[in-house]
Amino acid sequence: MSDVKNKLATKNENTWCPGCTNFLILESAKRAIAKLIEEGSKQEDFAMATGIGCHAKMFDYLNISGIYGLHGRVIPTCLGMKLGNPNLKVLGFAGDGDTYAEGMAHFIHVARYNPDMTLIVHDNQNFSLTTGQATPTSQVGYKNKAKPLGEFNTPFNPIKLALASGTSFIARCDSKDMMHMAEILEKAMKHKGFSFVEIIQDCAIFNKGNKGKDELMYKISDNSDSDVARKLAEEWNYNNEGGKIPLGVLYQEEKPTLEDKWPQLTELKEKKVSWKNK
Ligand SMILES: Cc1ncc(C[n+]2csc(CCOP(=O)(O)OP(=O)(O)O)c2C)c(N)n1
Ligand code: SF4
Repeated sequence: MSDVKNKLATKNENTWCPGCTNFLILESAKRAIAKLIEEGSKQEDFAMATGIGCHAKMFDYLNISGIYGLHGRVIPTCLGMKLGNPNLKVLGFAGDGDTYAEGMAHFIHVARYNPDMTLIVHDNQNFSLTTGQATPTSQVGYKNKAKPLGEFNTPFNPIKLALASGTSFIARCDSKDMMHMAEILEKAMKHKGFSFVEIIQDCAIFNKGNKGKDELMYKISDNSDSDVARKLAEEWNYNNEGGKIPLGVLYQEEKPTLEDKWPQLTELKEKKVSWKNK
């Protein structure tokens, strides 16, 4: 594993804050990709897109091809890659600000399309790179430079929207549990269709008030019952007092992918070629 995993590293200087759990997300992604490579995939089969934010530096440190994208546009960038070459295993690394503010519409439509790709949202409940403004998942009362009196809007629940939009794989992880993240990312990448992994992340610098969730977290077995999934989604409201935070595969179903529904993409997949080599 370590030789394969080492090839997934770059020589770029790392500028994340010491103690940031982005380091663990990076390590878990490397482990999950290395596992798939050991099972027969090639490093060049993987491609990635990121937004702009602390999470986006994954692009600098993970040695796979791709596009350092635009803030809010991780999903359409990944979709473009899949349309160009449906054989690629495409990973999108996004922020909560990125995905649920500017990028919100894409999050709904990609669930309907169900392309065979994985979206990983580093949800630290703030816009970190731009110094801590509130995002749609920030807890009520979060004080920041832009809202010194505290956030007064109720946080939005991405798991509920993902379910309502028809996302075929929904999982949640704790950014401090690297082994569990690696296991879930592997399952997400092996899922045929759109997989969404929400990573609950502390930020060591901003939104310090979102700590204290550890005792609320617990792991579940993989679930494929939609009624159970809806109940699991209701257990936490993204404020940090009370509730329970289930971790693991919250919902999974098999249904036709974008590639199955689009004859030209099906043909490219069957022939294992891109448009360029058709
Ligand atoms: C189109 C566009 N809108 C806004 C910005 C400004 N911007 C850059 S990073 C960022 C915050 C990123 O927050 P998030 O997506 O939550 O990622 P994090 O830094 O927390 O990982 C914003 C608003 C931008 N660069 N481009
Ligand atoms: S600001 Fe927060 S999310 Fe960004 S690198 Fe530092 S600790 Fe990590």
